[in-house]
Amino acid sequence: MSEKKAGKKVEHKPKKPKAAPKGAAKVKAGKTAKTEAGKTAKTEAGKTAKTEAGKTAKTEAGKASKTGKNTETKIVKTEHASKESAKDEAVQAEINIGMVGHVDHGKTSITQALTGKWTDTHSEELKRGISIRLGYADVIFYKCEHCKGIEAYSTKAVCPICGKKAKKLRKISFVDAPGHETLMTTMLSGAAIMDGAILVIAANEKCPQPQTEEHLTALKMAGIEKIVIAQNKIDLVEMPKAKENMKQIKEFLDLLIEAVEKTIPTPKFDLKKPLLMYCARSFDINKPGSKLKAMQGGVIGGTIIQGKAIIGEKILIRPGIEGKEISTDIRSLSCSSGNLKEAIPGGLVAIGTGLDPSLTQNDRLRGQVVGTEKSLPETVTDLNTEINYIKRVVEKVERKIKPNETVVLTIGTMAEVGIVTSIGGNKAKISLKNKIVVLPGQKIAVSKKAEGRWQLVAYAVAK
Ligand SMILES: Nc1nc2c(ncn2[C@@H]2O[C@H](COP(=O)(O)OP(=O)(O)OP(=O)(O)O)[C@@H](O)[C@H]2O)c(=O)[nH]1
Ligand SMILES: [Mg+2]
Ligand SMILES: [Zn+2]
Repeated sequence: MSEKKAGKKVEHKPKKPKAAPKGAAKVKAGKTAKTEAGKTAKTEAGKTAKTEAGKTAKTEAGKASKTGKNTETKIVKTEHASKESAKDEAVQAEINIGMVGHVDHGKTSITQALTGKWTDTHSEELKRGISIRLGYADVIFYKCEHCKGIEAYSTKAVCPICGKKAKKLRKISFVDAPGHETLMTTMLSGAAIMDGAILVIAANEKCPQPQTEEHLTALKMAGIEKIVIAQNKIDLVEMPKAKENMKQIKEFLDLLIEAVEKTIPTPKFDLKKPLLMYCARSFDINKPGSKLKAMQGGVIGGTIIQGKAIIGEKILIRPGIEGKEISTDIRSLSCSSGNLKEAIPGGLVAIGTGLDPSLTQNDRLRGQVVGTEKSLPETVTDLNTEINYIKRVVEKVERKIKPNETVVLTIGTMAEVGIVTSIGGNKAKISLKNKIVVLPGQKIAVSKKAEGRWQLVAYAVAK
């Protein structure tokens, strides 16, 4: 744990599995299940993972143990994006790929295997051994033109197989979502900034587990079409069990995708329109005790969903704080590898503003929408919505929402509590305590409390 805190990259070498099926971690073309939602890949964390593009990335970084039981640790130098900043000009990631799935199935481990970064950094996460917040890590995928098959893919600029220079494919921002059932609304906010996703499913548990289904439903609701299924932890089961699990995964996918396809259409945002950005986090980048003169303005991190961000431009942040919208200007733009001249949709970016950093510290602006007078709709507190219930495969909870029921709405990256003030058929009026920004046609995730936790039951569209 101390290594993690020191910010070093740690490799926990996976122990040689006793009965690991030979070559099971390799992705074999033709043996993977193809679904409408994407492709299925078998992985063992730290070995291979198929990406949305259908390409395989190999990494040397192994999986990490949150329990600290693994003793075989060594410090490795990974070709992590931030190391590039010194030599290369900053490159914005092209795409955000979500890491989703049931609790403990290995999302953070695979994120680390691919990027070299362990995204669980908060003390509560380390204490409880689960992800609580959204984690972020960037990586560049490379392909060696001298090597064949999956071996050609890596996250190294120099091919680890033949030692020759590899070709840069693209830079990716991973968004690692928490899988715990009580953190569904966090995952839903994350889904708003994902372009594609890896659904991680552990082979040593029956499929589907509740969050396997809920997360996949959330992805489809957010309009995410490109999904790769990664069957993980295959070192823990014998081959026949791994195959049985794969069968369950296929059946589950067919069932759920059919249900989702029938109920959830895909949203589209126009990229030629003026700037809109979902804020996923915000920070104060000043060191404690910084001199006033040297202080830098508040920073907002997120993903642009429409238009461009350009230094010097005026921006508005809605709904703002305490009911008041915030107006500022763009002072700087950056991504994980350094400064940018302008920022576009794709990958995670950060906007340095002229705001008092106390407004942006500790994710205070998470959930806000950044835009301009032209792009941002007025805020609202009362919504007339059309409710679309989502069919479930595993859990048969009562999905219908009732008058006076409390619901949690996830609108983009914002989660807000609302009360159902009236409902008739599929029309519901929902009243919120705080103002929100709803984009035209935007799908609002509706969660209600069932069995002691917030469960995704429907999506609403404001009329
Ligand atoms: N044997 C084995 N253990 C694994 C594998 N992948 C992950 N683990 C272990 O499973 C545990 C959970 O892994 P995480 O990566 O934290 O799982 P997660 O899906 O991110 O969990 P949440 O974010 O809390 O939902 C850790 O102890 C990992 O070391 C694998 O392929 N094989
Ligand atoms: Mg995790
Ligand atoms: Zn090579």
